[in-house]
Amino acid sequence: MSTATAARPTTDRYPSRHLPTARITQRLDPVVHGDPDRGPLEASQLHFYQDNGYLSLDELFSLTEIEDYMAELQRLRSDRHVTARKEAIVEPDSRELRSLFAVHTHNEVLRQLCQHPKLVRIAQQLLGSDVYIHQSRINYKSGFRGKEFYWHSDFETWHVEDGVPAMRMVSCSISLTPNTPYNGPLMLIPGSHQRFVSCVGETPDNHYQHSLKRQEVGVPDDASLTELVNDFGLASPTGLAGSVTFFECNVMHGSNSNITPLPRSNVFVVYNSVHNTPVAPFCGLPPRPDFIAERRHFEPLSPPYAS
Ligand code: 6CS
Ligand code: FE
Repeated sequence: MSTATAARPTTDRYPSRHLPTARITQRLDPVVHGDPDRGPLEASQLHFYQDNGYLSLDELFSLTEIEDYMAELQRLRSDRHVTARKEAIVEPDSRELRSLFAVHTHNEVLRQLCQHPKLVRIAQQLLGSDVYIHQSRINYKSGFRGKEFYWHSDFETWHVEDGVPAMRMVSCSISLTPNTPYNGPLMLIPGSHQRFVSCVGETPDNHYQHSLKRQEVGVPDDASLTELVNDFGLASPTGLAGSVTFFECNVMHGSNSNITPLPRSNVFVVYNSVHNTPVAPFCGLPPRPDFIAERRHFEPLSPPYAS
C-alpha cells in the first residue's frame, strides 16, 4: 500500500538523543525504494548504491553545462550582502562563508541546477516516487580556512530535528570545483546506512544556530564510529567539477578541513519522497526554519515519476 494513503506515522521508529548510552540498531526501511527498473540508473549502479549507500557519477555534467552554475557560485561568494542573509552560515573562526542554504528558493540559476531533470530522475528512481526538495545548500569549504564537517548521519538530524519519519531521502552533492583527496572531499563509511546509530545528548533549543557551524550534538560516539569503520572501512569519492555523488540519507559521512589553496565548493540538494513529509520533530522542540527544512511546499518536481 502506498504510504501516501497510510495513516501518518507518529511512532518514533528511530529514537535518538534519548538514552544515556549510544545504541546501534538495524535500518528498518528499504535502501532503493519502489521498482528499480524505473529510471536512468543501471542495475549495477543500483546494486552499488544498495550495498554502499552512495553512488558517484563522473562528469554527469559537462564543464559547459555547469559553467553558469560555477560563475553564480563565485558571484554569491563575492557578494558582500550574501553573508547578511539568514540562509548564510559563516565559519566560526575566520567568518568566511561556510554554507548558503535554500539556494533553490532564492537563486534562479541554482534553482535550475537543483531541479535539473538529470538529478530528479535519479532521485525518483532511488526513492521510488515523486520527490520534492527538503533542503539545498552550497558548502563552500574555502581554501586554507574551510573547516570540517564532523561525522554524522544526516537522517538522524532530519528525523530528530525536522520530523522526517522514514529513511526515504537522498542527498546529491554536485562538485562545482574539483574534489581532490587533499581539499576536504566527502568521506563516508560505505555500508553504514544499514545501521542506525542513536546519539547521546539532548537537542538544545535552536540547535541549528550552532550545529551548522560545528555539529557536537547528534554525532556518533567514538565506539560506534570505530565499530562502523572496522566493519565497513572508509571511502572518499573524488572527481572533477561536474561530477555528482548521490548518498543515502543515513550513510555516516563527514569531511576534513581544507588547508590547501583549492576551494572544495559543492552544491548539495536533499530530495525527499512526497510520501515521507515531515511530522512534528521527534525531539519535541519546535521545527527548524523553512530555509533548512521544507515544511510547506511538497509539490512534486518534474518530470513526473516514471513518466
Ligand atoms: O543539519 C542539517 O540539516 C545539515 N547538517 C549537516 C552536517 N549535514 C546535513 C545538513 O546540511
Ligand atoms: Fe551531512
